[in-house]
Amino acid sequence: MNDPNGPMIYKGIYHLFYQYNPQGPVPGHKVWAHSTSTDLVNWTPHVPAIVPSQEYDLNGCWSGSVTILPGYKPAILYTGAGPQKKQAQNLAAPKNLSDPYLIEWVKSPRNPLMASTAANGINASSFRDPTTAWVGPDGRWRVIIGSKRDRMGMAILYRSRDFVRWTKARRPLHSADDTGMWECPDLFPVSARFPVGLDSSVNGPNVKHVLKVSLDDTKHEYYTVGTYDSRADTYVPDEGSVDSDSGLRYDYGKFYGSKTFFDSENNRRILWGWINESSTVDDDIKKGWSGVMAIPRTLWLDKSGKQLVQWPILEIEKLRTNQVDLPNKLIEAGTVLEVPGITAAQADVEVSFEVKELEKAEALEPAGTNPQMLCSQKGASAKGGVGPFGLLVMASKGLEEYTAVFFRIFKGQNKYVVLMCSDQSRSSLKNCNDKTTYGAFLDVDPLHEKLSLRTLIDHSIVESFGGGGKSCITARVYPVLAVRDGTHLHVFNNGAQSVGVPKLSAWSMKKARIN
Ligand code: DQQ
Repeated sequence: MNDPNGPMIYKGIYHLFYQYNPQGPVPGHKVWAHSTSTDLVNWTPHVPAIVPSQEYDLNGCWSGSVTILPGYKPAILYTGAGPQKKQAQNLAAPKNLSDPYLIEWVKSPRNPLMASTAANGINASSFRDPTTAWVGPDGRWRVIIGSKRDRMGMAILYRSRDFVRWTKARRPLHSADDTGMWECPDLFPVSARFPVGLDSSVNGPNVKHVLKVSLDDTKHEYYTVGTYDSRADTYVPDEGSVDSDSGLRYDYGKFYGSKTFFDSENNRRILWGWINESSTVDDDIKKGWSGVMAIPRTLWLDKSGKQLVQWPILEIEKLRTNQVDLPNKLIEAGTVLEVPGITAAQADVEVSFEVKELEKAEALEPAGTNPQMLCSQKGASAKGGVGPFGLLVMASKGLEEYTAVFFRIFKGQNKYVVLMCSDQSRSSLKNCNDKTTYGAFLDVDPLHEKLSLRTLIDHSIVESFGGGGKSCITARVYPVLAVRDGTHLHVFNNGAQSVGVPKLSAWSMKKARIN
């Protein structure tokens, strides 16, 4: 599987469609696979909702989104890959609205609805992934589609009165130089006052917008927080909120092709993202699958208004069992402490660290502005001043294998800088996997706030949330010793300064029902 497609809640049932190759765990012709759930945790698979059948989608039914139209009618807009991978946007609607699972979908006889022509100048091989549509003040629908012109990435805007006849706007909604193809764009409103979700067409005072793009060149996603003027149809990122490289990411590890939807029954916006493998194709074929969805996350605008906060959906907590609490502890420099009594290969861990003394913090070199590079240079085994401290997850008994998720505090120009890392370099005795280390800065003041970390561990998947979800890092690991009951969990401190652990709770996680 790859990208999540068309997530929605409809009559109390969550739907997730996703890019899927029925022929095997390798890239290939894509269909829209379909699953439903009532709790976002346990899933029931259905037959694929859309499969290639027409000339315009013969080479694959690629990514897209659902919009709920007036009359409570869901509609899919998706990209069809036609001859020579020529891309165009198509509509599909449920055959039978009284079927609660919406199993059958019918393609519109008017397809394709948005296509490249000699007149509109659209690059036919770079025109894909329509968003959920929204309504502007003039009552017309709007949708954006990822594209590029030379190296300029862009979100092409279309408008429609009836959802069938679409007219391309003269200007893209947004574009940025030298970013390459924008895949899977997503534009949505966020409340500047409350940590709740908003329906896609909401705008006005105290509403900001987020534009996210998935960059094909780097396979990283970036988002900006900004203002969407629905009369002029312009999106302007806030000052300091930048497209591309030094910008903000939902996740600083593996996370791509993501998409949000508004959960109208619970007033929250939920983010779905795809985590691909870090293993060889041979290993994927051996195990018979590749690619997973990350645990869905609720997301909202941080109090600062400058970034998003993400947190695993609350429902995931119903898988928790056998809670283990570590009593308030001081972890001396150089300590590794096991957290006993949980199934460490499938666990949920919440821990907070308290640093009273920052004297020993290492100085941050002016060149040290790339967090991933800093984390790679100073992995968990590199002794530091304040930190590295954090968790060793998916660890083997003798620590021959472990994945380290940790913090390190630096003295910056005029403030302390917190670095969050996920270090996979020792994750497996096997050498053929991608063990890249990931890193992010965390916007927390370590002088006045505790540093919290939550990590969800599921065999090969490690999803970490720092500072209550201000920075997130997802990693894939393939240990050979630290498997099932041979897996352990530790807290560690490899700095020169002791750190307090006022709270650590860990849970074994029950199995969910998945496809
Ligand atoms: N994957 C889809 C495309 C999209 C890309 C095809 C992103 O529609 O641009 O499976 O992962």
